[in-house]
Amino acid sequence: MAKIDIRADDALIIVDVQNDFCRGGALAVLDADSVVQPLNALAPHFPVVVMTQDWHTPGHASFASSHRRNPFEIITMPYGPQVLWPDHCVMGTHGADFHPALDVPSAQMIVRKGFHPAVDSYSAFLEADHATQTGLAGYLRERGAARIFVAGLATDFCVAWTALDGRRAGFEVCVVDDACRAIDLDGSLERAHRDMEAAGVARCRSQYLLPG
Ligand code: VGL
Ligand code: ZN
Repeated sequence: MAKIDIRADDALIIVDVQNDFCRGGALAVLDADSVVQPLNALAPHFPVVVMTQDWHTPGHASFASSHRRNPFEIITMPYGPQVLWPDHCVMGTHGADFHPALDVPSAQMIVRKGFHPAVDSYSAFLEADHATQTGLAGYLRERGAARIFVAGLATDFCVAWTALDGRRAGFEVCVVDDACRAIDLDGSLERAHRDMEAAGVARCRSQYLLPG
């Protein structure tokens, strides 16, 4: 694989590197903490850096506890199927804070998502109702970004949905594989990779973006 030159119209989107998705968290993703080092290394090289933060109301509609159901069951919401999750990333709690070792002082924008009580939002662009915009597409366009590199947690949910909606919004998109980890629920990782490939989302590794 060849080096990829980072350009003035590139943006890095760091997805949901929060305590609840990391070791000991309420919805811990296997080996999640390993994304921190590559993300810390990548961020200083990007002219535009955005971090996203899953940010739910207490009793959020994506929580199994709100429906007296078990985590990882699937229910039908007005906007479509919804995986039910353990309570996680409740706004203002420690679980919603960024991983303590995530060291990205150059991040310029934090996009919070999933704060409408009745609607989930895996994507950093569009809520699960497929209609409500977060404002990220407009922000990136106004900052002059044309190509986005997406990484973080979890590959098969928030990273994939962000990458797919980024394509739909007209951005060139590349997922940085080694800076992502997956939940992998019933084949969701393989499905996410298939969907991303079909949509024209590229894949790369951080070593090809870093100098040296
Ligand atoms: C996520 C499940 C629920 C994610 C967020 O960040 O991938 N997954 N909320
Ligand atoms: Zn969530």
